[in-house]
Amino acid sequence: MKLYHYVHCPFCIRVRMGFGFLGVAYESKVLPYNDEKTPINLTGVKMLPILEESPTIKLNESLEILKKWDPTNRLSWETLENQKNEIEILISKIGAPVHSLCMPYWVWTPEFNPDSRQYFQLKKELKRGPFKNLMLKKNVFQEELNSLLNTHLEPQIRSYYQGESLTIIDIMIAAHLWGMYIFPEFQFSPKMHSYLQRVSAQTHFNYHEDFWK
Ligand SMILES: N[C@@H](CCC(=O)N[C@@H](CS)C(=O)NCC(=O)O)C(=O)O
Repeated sequence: MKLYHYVHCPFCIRVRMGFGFLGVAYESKVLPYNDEKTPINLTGVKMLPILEESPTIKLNESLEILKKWDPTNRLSWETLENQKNEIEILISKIGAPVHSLCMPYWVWTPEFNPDSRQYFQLKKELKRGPFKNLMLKKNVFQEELNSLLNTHLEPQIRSYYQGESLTIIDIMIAAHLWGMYIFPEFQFSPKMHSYLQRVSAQTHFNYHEDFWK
């Protein structure tokens, strides 16, 4: 089975974390961000992650992929079903400042080359404005993120989100927050850091391991 993914992409990280936790083996294929042909040939759209299970079965929705590969419900999917709207809102609120802060740094990780960097930057700047301006506003985004973490997330964390065992919700949260580890001036609170490290240990997640193989 092949997993086509972008290393920085939170939706791709969900699948990597979930597969790590579930012990699902796969071949990792990191695609350059400007490769439109490969994903379009596989599924008809330029969107990753894509799991190619066989020449005829290809999935490209992170949660759908994980649910299919978790037939015994080890990720406690009911915890998400019971509060899907709230969690989706929380994830998209977290995603907004995280993406604005991390995008200008992601492009300098080994995942990108000059062509894919330019492609990514042009595409993302259409939506968010110049990366330069994102950096000028970095304190505003950091405050926005810290306030979300302090008021909406941290109070809900016991060992895991609202509980003592890892669920799909922890994977969704950790995947979206993980990028912040590459933002130089940001520091998670000790409680959030331990939580994220606990999720990473449980899911055998290693952010940049593909580059060191
Ligand atoms: N709903 C999808 C979302 C996946 C997604 O948004 N992927 C982004 C990367 S983070 C993508 O492939 N974007 C391609 C592009 O914008 O060129 C999922 O959960 O898997």
